[in-house]
Amino acid sequence: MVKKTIPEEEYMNPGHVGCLGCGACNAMRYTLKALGPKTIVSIPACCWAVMPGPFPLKTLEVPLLNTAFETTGASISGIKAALDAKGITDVTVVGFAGDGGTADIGIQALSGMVERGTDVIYIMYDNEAYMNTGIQRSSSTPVGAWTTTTPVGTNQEWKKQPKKNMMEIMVAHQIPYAASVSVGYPEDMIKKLRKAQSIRGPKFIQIYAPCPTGWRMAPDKTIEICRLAVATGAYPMYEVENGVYKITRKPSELKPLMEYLKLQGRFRHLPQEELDAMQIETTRAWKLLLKKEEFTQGLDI
Ligand SMILES: Cc1ncc(C[n+]2csc(CCOP(=O)(O)OP(=O)(O)O)c2C)c(N)n1
Ligand code: SF4
Repeated sequence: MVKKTIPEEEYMNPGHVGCLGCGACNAMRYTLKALGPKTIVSIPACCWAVMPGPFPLKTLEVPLLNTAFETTGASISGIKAALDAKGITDVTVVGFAGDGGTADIGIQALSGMVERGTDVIYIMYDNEAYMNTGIQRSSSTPVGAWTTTTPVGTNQEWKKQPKKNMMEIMVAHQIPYAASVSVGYPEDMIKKLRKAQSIRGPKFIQIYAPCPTGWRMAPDKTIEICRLAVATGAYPMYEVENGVYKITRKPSELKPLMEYLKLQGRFRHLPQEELDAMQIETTRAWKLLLKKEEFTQGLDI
């Protein structure tokens, strides 16, 4: 008998108010499938603060705390401390924040939480901009992208800075476990979330979550874009356990980056020279990741 890797149980009800094709919706759905009903979720200001719907509606079948934009790391530290004080040890505490709430305004609370060694899972769902307030750029927005605060116009002011590498920032904290996952690969996502649940201490999961509204893409292309992100090396899937890297989906040869970019209106304006530079950088980053895996897998640590 083939063992089912995606649980049939649902802890997210139909009727959320997210946009059509929203990757962040699937991110929550699979997260709860992986972690089960004994989970408490803390959500700061972000699209997911709105998606469960207004009172008395509810989308999630687990306890949910809405917290201030910058406080996810601190709020889950507090929840965990309260559970510890009550002697409750079988509940998984999860912070579920956007990339703005993680890589920008929430990075201090996250850093403190990881440094203290708090036994929680911090999830950054990465839709690569501040979507809830109208598509403003974050430090996790990739270079070249249009957003409302990196408008293209005649001045060609697309995002000039590279995407902040949160995985590396977490590795620099000597976190026990960090992983990148994608809603386009639910089995891999569930496996890594369960692994995170089994490890004591802080864990960081970065979920690639396409946003049709902000990325100017067709809502029925979400999964195709997820797969192209991996196939082109634009968004690699890997995990780092106690400093040891493992790439969990490794294309034998990368597809041209353009195959990924051309499905998204946010990159439509880019001239050839910028596209060439982005291709070079993507290949370089991929080669570096391969080297990190090769080097650390060979270490006896
Ligand atoms: C201190 C503070 N500043 C600004 C806001 C306004 N605000 C609410 S949600 C949001 C954007 C959230 O972006 P992100 O964390 O990337 O999540 P997304 O909306 O993309 O899901 C902002 C700026 C706020 N709620 N609190
Ligand atoms: S704006 Fe983007 S992230 Fe927010 S609900 Fe819509 S598709 Fe999802």
